[in-house]
Amino acid sequence: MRFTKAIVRPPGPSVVNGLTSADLGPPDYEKALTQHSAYVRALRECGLDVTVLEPDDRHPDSTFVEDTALVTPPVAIMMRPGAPSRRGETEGIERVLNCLRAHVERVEPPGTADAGDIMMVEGHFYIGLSGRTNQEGASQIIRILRAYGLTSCTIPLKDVLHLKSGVSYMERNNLVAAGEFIGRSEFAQYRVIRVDDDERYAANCLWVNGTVLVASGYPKTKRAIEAHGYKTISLDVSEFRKLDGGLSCLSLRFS
Ligand code: CIR
Repeated sequence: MRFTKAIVRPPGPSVVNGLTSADLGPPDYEKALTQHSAYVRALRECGLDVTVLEPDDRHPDSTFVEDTALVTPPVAIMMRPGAPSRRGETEGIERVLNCLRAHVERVEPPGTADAGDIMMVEGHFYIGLSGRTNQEGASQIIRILRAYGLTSCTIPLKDVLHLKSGVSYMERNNLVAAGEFIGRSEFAQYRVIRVDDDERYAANCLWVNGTVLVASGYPKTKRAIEAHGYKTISLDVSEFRKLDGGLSCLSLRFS
């Protein structure tokens, strides 16, 4: 599938208070802004029409727009973020998506879901059951997708925050996977590009129209992806890593 559009939201100064389990200290706001601009440039280089929203400083994690919605060709589904401090992030995104999709559905309480837990593979959706996405949230998403002719299944997570923290689909049947996702029976049909344990963070890479955005500083993973025939763009996302976020989390991509 080719993407044509992306939505991003630069961080506001409150990003220093974002949620994290990493022990890396708070991000540097100015540096985060610079890294975010380079990310937007890379998406544009990959041919995307990028909508840059105003920062939402009431929500420290609002730069991680990927978590707020799942956008498919027939329907957008607004998530109900698992972290209470992130619930208000969906409002502004829903306003934007209402102009782009005829159908916008919503995950309702007691369901919770972050779309960082949803990986699309050729019209099929893997939904991670995580600390953020509960079974009820996943079941609602599965029902909505089915109503629009789309298939999906759940995949329980052990160690990672979100499904896509550890696994990324590269199209052409290639999957970049780290840790708990290596050797998983659910992914047996894919060719797995393995990420070594010392480069785990690099498993969150992003395929955009044939080019793969990779976090800088993980040379083995970059080489492995290139060896499978992809052009890569390396981006420094150190400030987002401090908040457990990465390349996919920073945008919503769709056609
Ligand atoms: C959070 O804990 O929700 C944010 N600090 C990081 C979200 C990362 N998003 C993603 O992996 N899709």
